Order: sequence, then structure tokens, then C-alpha cells
Amino acid sequence: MPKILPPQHSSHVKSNLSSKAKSFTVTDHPTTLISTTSTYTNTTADPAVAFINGLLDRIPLPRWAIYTIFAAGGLLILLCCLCVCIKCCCKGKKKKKKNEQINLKAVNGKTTTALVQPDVADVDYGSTKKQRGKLLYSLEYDGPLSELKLGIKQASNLMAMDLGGTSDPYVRVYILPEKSKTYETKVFRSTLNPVFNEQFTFQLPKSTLMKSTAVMKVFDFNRFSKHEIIGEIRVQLCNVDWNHIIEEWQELEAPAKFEEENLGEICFSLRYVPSASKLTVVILEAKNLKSMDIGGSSDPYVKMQLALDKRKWKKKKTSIKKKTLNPYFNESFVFDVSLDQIQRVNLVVSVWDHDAVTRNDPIGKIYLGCDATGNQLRHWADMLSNPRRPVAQWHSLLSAEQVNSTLTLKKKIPIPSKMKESAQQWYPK
Ligand SMILES: [Ca+2]
Ligand SMILES: [Ca+2]
Repeated sequence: MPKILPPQHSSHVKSNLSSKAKSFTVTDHPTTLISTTSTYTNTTADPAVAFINGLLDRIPLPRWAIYTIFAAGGLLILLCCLCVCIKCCCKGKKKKKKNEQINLKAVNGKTTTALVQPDVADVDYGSTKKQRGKLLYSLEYDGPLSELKLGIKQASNLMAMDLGGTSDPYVRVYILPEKSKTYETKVFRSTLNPVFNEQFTFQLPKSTLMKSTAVMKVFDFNRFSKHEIIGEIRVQLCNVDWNHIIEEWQELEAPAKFEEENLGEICFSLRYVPSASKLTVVILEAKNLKSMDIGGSSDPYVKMQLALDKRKWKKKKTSIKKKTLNPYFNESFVFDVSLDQIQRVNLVVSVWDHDAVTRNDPIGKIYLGCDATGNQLRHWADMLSNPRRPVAQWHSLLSAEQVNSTLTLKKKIPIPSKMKESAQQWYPK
């Protein structure tokens, strides 16, 4: 039934015809009183259609214009959906292709970082901070025995370091700054949630305990390449409440960039004889070297490299001392260096761990010479001011990265003596 509007209403409608009147079209039957444009569509009794028509009537545009806009909008949404679908399909295909490339390389027995790294980036996509996983450890101190017991219980959700999406985790533990002992847990193969349940004992008097830091480093074992660090935890022992046994889960942090850990010390003597143009280096011994092998030991040897004007020039190395962190070498090496050259050289001394199967790893490095500073420069200056006399000194090793970034050496320079030799071969006296 059409509504019969009271007179005051109709006057109100007329006065606001342009804006409000259309609301009255939402009726069961057309009302000729108000709208002429909508009446013919309102002949159906469907209230939903009537409602839509009412809405359309509110828009101050002709119907054909409204329909065109809706059609264009619909087409646009359809196009967007199509684009998203195509993009998704392409991404899937690309990933598949990448995996195939890696598998092919693996079959050939070669892997290149260039191929592996984009996949890692894919995994990290969207998260700014790497999730390294967490570690459950325990701490307990026995005062009368001066014993610190550090337990490595388990780890969870470790970062995957290998291609298969897993890691081969083990934990290395030591106490700084003493670093008298370094322990390692067993290696667990292909898991991100290893249960170690191992405990390590450190002899530490109470006074030392309060100045020490417990370091727990989680590594991924690799048989044929360098073990990669997954993350680490450092606990300052002065902040621990020793009245209780501590057992705590903690998130693994990114490893410290330049290790303040003790890499070891090396003792050698330097002697320079200007008249003979000879520099003699005697590698005497090293002590407290960092353990690089799983058994908690290393197989150290020492490399000496001379750089002239920051260019690699001459090198020599000692013999390898098997399974020791305190090797005794007492090996002498002579370099021909003129008085002019000695002002422009740097001597890089590095200690390496020999590995039979995998690549040898640098334990630590130092350099002496015209670009050196501190303790190293002093040793060099003492040698120069005491010609013909050997001067011995101990040096603390720095990380190889630290030294390499400070002393950036350029490519090797041609050796004049060799050129002379070959020239002599061609033109014998
Ligand atoms: Ca591995
Ligand atoms: Ca080794």
C-alpha cells in the first residue's frame, strides 16, 4: 500500500527534493509524488532491487554513466586478480629452476656461493632480524671446590645453515678472559632441535668468577668446509645469582664481529744486518692458541709474509706441529732485504691450523713494520735500533679479518731476484 504522507511531510519533501526526497522511494509501490526517474523500475516488488535502485538514485549521474563506471571498476578488479595469479605462477617456476641449478651443481661436486646465497635471501625475505634460535643452558658454582659447572641442555629452532634446510649443530663453550679451557659438545647431524645434555667444569676462584664471561657458541659442522657460526650467548657471571642453580632459555645473538677472545700468543726474534741486507726471523714458540679442531686442539704452523710498499712480496713457513696449543718451533728464516727496502716493508706473521682434509684455517695474525702500531711497532723499532742483535718479544694474536682490514695488501709484485736468475740462464757469464 502506498504511504499517504501528511501535508507537513510533503512540504518538507518538496523543499529538499534535490537531496533528501529520494529516500522516500524505498516503498513497496511507486510514488508518483516524488521521483519520476525511479518509478518505472520500482514496479517489481523485490525490496532488494528497490533498495539498490534507491541507492543509485542518490548518485547525481545518469544511469548509463553509473553502469559504465561499475563495468570499468569490475574490469579493473578482474585485471588485478589476473596479474597477481600470473606473478604467483612465475615465482613458483623460478624457485623450481633455482633448486634444479643447485642440484646440478651438487651432482658435479661443486657449489658456488653465488647460487646458494639468493635462496638464503629468499628465506630471510620480509624479516629484518635473523632468527638464530635459542639455547637452554645451566650455571652452577661450587664455592669450596672453586668449580663452575656450565651445562648445555638443548637448542630449539636453530637457523638452518645447510642446503637441505637443516644444520649439524654443536656448541663450543669457554670462559673469558681466562680461556684456559675450551670444550665442545658432540655434533648432532641434520637437526635444528638438538638435545645435548652435556656439562662442562671450569676451575675458577670466586674472585675471577666475578670478572668473567661465559661464552656459548653454536656452530654448524661441515665435513668439507669451514664450520659456520649459527649464533652465540655471552653471560656476564657477575650478574648471576649464585644462590641458585640457573637454568635458562636464551635467544642466540649474532656473533661478535671482532673476537675479543684470546686467540693465543706468539714469540719470535728479529735481527737485521744492514751490511749483509739480511732480515732473520726466528719463530720460537706460541702458547694458548685457540683450538680449531673438534678434539679441542690445533695443528699449528706459522707463516711469514713480507710486503713491500703494501704489496705481497716474499713468504716462508714453519713445519706443522701436530695436536698442540703450545707449539715449540725454534725455526730460523732469512730474507734478503736492503736498507732502503727495510724502511718500506711490513712483516705479517700468522698462525694457522693445518687440516688434512679441509682447508687450513687462520688462528691469528699480527704485522710489524713501517705501518705497525703499539707493541708490534716497538719490536720493529727495537730491531732497527739494535742492528746485528736478535730481539725477541711475545705478541698477542689478533683475528685475521681484523689484520686484513687494517693492512690491505695489494697483489704480489714480481721478484727481481727471480727475473735476474732467469736472465742469467739465458745469458750465462
Ligand atoms: Ca652443516
Ligand atoms: Ca687441524
